Amino acid sequence: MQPRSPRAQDKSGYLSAGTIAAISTATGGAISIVRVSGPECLRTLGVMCGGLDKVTAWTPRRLYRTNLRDASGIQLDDALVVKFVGTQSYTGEDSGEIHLHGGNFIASRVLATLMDLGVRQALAGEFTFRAVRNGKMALSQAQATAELIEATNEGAAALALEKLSGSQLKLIEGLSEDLRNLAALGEVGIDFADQDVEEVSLPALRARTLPVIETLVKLKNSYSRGARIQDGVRVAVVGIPNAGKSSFFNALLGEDRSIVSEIAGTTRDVVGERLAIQGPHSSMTLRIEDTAGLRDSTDRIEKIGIERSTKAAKDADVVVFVVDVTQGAQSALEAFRFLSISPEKTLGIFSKTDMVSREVISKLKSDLEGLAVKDWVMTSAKTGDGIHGAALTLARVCEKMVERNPGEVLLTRLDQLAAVNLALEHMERAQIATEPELFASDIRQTLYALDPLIGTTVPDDILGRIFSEFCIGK
Ligand SMILES: Nc1nc2c(ncn2[C@@H]2O[C@H](COP(=O)(O)OP(=O)(O)OP(=O)(O)O)[C@@H](O)[C@H]2O)c(=O)[nH]1
Ligand SMILES: [Mg+2]
Repeated sequence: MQPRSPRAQDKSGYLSAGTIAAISTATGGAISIVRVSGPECLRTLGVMCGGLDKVTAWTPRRLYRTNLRDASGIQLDDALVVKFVGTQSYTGEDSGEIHLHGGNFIASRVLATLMDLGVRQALAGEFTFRAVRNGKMALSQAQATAELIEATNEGAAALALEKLSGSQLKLIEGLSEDLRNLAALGEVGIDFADQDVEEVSLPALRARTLPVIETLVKLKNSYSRGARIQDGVRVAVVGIPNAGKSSFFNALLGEDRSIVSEIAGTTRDVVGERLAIQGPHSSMTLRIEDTAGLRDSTDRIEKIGIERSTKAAKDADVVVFVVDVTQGAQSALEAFRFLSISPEKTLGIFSKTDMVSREVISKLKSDLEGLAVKDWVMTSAKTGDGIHGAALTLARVCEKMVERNPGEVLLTRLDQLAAVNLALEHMERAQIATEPELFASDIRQTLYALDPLIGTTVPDDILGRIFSEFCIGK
């Protein structure tokens, strides 16, 4: 994989045919793989591998050890080369992979030779773009390959692998089939499904939309969990100034990420970090944010910081509410009410427990009972006491946010959510249609709305935009 190139922005580039190549591996590895795909692939490999006859005679999908040469016959590497023919390949067209000794120098020379022979540098994700265009995979599966590459935890990897295997596609194709049948019924106005051909009334048609709507609503609701699995569970660390938020945040991360000082109001902006964490059943990624302390401030900058803290708490899946045990309950109560966060998504953290007796903490806990926060963990960032326990509790709370039923299809992308929302809008319109023809038209609109999830008829320029976010060589 190479960094995204500026040419990746060139949408029309995806539409130009021809043979493409790219270095598909990261620099610095033991081997480098150059990928080639397109109508001139085998001829080009022939020039570099000792003759077209030789390459033609190769069995597809088998590696052949080859003296790889440039156009003037100079040896480039002792390489392993494999060809894939036509529809039997990833891209759905003739393609090949050249496995080289690692190091960017050799790979770059091989790529340069390919360019000399008329091959062009592939755009980001262009191999996968071609796979979709050639009907080798659906758009959702192509996106799953990118998600698999970017997965940072086992849940995200499992989700991407399921999507790659077509679980989401199967569900959407099933929905599409139901919708096509519904549209046909509306268009014809009669129901052939029953033995006696009978007219289909609008109420009967509407009743048939309910299972489709139910599935769409489930998909819509799955997005927040899907996004959490993929991008991480959002955790905001909040509390009054000097509560020990940054100290707790740093202790959790195991590094000095956020500035800590005895001056109240040290953290001004949101400081975000990713943290891989093991829950009771699975690993997760947390997107954890340290925030500015909440208080009535006249300082313009601090006020902006506090607004950001409030927003972070509101947007967070889980709020870590830090309470300094050396302070009374009053300021904590005020801050909690100011945030108006739900106690269900709150984990309470008592900080600085090294500074007071257990009795003081018990009293504080009972004073805070009205907040209805279920879990309170005693910690000291100074001694490290309770930090491990707090991490375990946080992992347990966050794991609930990413729970899924076996085989349940989850949406993970905003564009997919937008497609499902649009489909639902059309379904709602179908519910109030006054004529079977209008009903059928709304159902057809629903079908079109869901198309981005299948991707067979997504216009090339939209496909190009989606693939420009992939890495080069994929
Ligand atoms: N004794 C002791 N001191 C702590 C502990 N945690 C934090 N402190 C001290 O409390 C002060 C404030 O800590 P911070 O972590 O900066 O607090 P904060 O909530 O991030 O503060 P702001 O960013 O100003 O809102 C610092 O002097 C820390 O050293 C602790 O567990 N025990
Ligand atoms: Mg701070």
